[in-house]
Amino acid sequence: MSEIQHQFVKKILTVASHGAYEKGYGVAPSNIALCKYWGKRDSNLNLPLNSSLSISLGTKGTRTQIRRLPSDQFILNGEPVDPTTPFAHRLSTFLDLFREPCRAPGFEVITENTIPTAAGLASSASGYAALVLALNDLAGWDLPRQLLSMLARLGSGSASRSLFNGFACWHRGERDDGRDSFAEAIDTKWSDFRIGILTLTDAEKPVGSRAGMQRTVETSPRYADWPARAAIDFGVLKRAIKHRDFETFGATAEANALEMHATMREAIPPLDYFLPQTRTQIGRVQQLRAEGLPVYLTIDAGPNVKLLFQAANTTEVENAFPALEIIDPFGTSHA
Ligand code: 2P0
Repeated sequence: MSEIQHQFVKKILTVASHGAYEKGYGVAPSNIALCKYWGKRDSNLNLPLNSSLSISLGTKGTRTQIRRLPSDQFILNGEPVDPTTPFAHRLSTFLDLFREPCRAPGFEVITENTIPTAAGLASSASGYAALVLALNDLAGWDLPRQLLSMLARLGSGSASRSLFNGFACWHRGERDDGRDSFAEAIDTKWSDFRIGILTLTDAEKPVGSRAGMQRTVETSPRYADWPARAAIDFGVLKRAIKHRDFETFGATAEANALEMHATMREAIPPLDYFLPQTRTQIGRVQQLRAEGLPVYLTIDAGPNVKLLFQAANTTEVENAFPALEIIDPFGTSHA
């Protein structure tokens, strides 16, 4: 991790309390962006080119326990992690930022995903959010969520939004030092909003989203219009959530996702995360809508499709997509 990142963490921790506990715990939900984060203006501090807005997945996410050790040791879903893997390397590098403030030469990190990895959602977002919560607990920092979201952002941009339940927005910020680029909760509970996960494949994607967004920013002529377009979608989605205007909400989220994929397909070389089945399912959703069923979709940097609908239409949506995993993001128990 760079000196700039160390300085950033140091500044955030100036307002931290100090306790030293033997273990720390953190739990965070996965999130799905409805206005996508796609493109960075600073890859060192993970500062985005556009604000983004997401819905957290309630009980689906990551649980993490952490304690100090002489050297790093990671356990993921009950299995020790090979320290030579990119996963372990990225985690260790992130933890480098916290060894001194936590007085820990190494960390034992025991982490469990409460969402099947096959859905492509057990991502870095809930992982880094849960880790930052666990560090906050271990060191007794007692930091507000807004500051924790900025620490999680250093691990993975989308992790900044996983510090919150329900809808969250991550403000791009304007400052070069990254101190105004944080996420916060949107205070609207939309109890009959549902998400359906259509898992088409659990194969690992050929190009990770980090490399994918960089390639898009650097080479896609279509990307030039993305930040302004995303800013408009962000505002429309916020208003639609406030007024629980489902049609505007769904249409805007779907168009935003499809535009993000359009920017990638014009990258050099082109980046296409869709499988033939992805296109088939997009066609089915749009056909159902033409027949009067209010169902919309969003797709992240992968081939799997996520449906957006309301509780009243659950039966029709389930009949059309029998393999669907349905998530109630505002259900009573959270991760
Ligand atoms: C999002 N994605 O808003 C967008 C939509 C993928 C497509 O955030 O480099 O893993 O760690 O900041 O957060 C995935 O990107 O990227 C992502 P880094 P991250 O959810």
